[in-house]
Amino acid sequence: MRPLRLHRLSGLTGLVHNRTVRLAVTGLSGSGKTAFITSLVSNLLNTAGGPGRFPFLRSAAERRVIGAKLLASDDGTISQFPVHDTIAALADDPPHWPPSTTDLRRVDLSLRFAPNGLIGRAAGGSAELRLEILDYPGEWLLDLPLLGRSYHEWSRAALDLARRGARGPLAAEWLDFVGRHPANGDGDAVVAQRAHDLYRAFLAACRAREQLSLLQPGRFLNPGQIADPSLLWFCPVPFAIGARARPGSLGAIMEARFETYKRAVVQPFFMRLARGVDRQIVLVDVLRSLNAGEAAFTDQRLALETILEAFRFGRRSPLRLLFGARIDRVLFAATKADHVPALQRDHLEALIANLVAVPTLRASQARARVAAAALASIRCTEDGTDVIDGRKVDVVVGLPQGGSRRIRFFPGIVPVTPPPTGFWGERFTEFPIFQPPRIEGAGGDGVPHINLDKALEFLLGDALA
Ligand SMILES: Nc1nc2c(ncn2[C@@H]2O[C@H](COP(=O)(O)OP(=O)(O)OP(=O)(O)O)[C@@H](O)[C@H]2O)c(=O)[nH]1
Ligand SMILES: [Mg+2]
Repeated sequence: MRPLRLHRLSGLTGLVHNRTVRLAVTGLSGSGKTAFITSLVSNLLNTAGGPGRFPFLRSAAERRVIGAKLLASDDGTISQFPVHDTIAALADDPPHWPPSTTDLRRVDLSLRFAPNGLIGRAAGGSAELRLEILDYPGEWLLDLPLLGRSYHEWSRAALDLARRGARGPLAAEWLDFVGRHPANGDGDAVVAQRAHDLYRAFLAACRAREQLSLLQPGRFLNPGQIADPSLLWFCPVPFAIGARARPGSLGAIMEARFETYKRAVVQPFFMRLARGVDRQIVLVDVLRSLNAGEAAFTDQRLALETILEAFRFGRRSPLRLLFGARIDRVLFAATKADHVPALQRDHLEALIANLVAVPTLRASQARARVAAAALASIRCTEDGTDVIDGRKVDVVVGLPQGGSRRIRFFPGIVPVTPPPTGFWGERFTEFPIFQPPRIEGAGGDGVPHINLDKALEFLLGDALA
């Protein structure tokens, strides 16, 4: 493989139908975005001259990819995605996972290929596909729905949610505090900050103890590089129905900060993230939430619906209206499918298809092509069998992170539809974090995966035809 050097786009003479595709990688924190981008880039760089690890990417299998290289981004406002570091993490001894993302990052890739159409062949030339991908902390995605809400609406919905189910006990201290400091009371900055701190601690507990997903605003858990931290010092407060915040009151301080946060932080972020996007992959770690139990599973589903509602496809899509995104292909993918053996991966694919039935319908009405898949960006296991209670069962075999021996892991049966209430009695066995496979220095011969090439064929096949 060629070394990972950055090139500027050089002379384009002689090329035919050059094109740029912006791929939106959408997923909550920990869903596998960084792993997906790392594996995608590393494997694409290995497709020049042959299929590499992408036999189901047609252009690669047909040996039509002539050259693949990283490009220096011409966008001075977004840092480069650290491809070298993420690949180096997999090449380390022992290999390890790249860390969780803390800021917006961008990677641009150029694929030069021989078009297979008549015109392309007749011209005898090559074409260039420029692929642009952004990576970001998954928590921030949940801020998108805030753009369409007033502070009063958001406060009401957030308080409602906080009083229910697994959240209730974790919210007690914050709810008690905001109950004792009414919204129409005097706007005291110290009280506002204390209320914010308690609310943020509540969000952190929802994540750490219950593995919940619908945690807003995103930057309360992952602030990134925010110039003025006081922008974040707000939280929902209870308002009397129909009441407006009196100028100078606690409610008014909170409302002003919420609106500034949306305007100064959320809007510019989505402007950069969603501008001109034409393809989208939505990554969902379904196995983790199944494993964590009913509350986590239901909450992940709610978070996903909230995001996809904001992504609503078609002409009236907020993303299109606000940022000019025209998404015409969407792939919903259940990630980390190497935690389960082959047959269960089919179940996983059926389950994700089922979970996104409504957005799928919406997208296809808007004439977008939609598909569902189960994939593993970085395959850490092999399929095997074991005998449990005298019965032969399918397992996956891999090395747990930090372990010295490979284990045979039986993950249980993945349901093909969202499990009914009774199912949750038999929880999955805790999923191990598997050590990623070790790859050669500069990317070697790519990264092992499951179905990444099929996903890419769906998302980009037409652009490489
Ligand atoms: N077995 C396995 N584990 C994976 C795979 N992809 C991701 N993981 C695990 O999931 C963790 C999170 O993956 P990331 O790619 O960092 O997730 P992310 O969406 O970028 O998360 P944020 O940066 O926090 O938004 C990794 O550290 C791995 O432990 C995969 O294909 N197989
Ligand atoms: Mg990440």
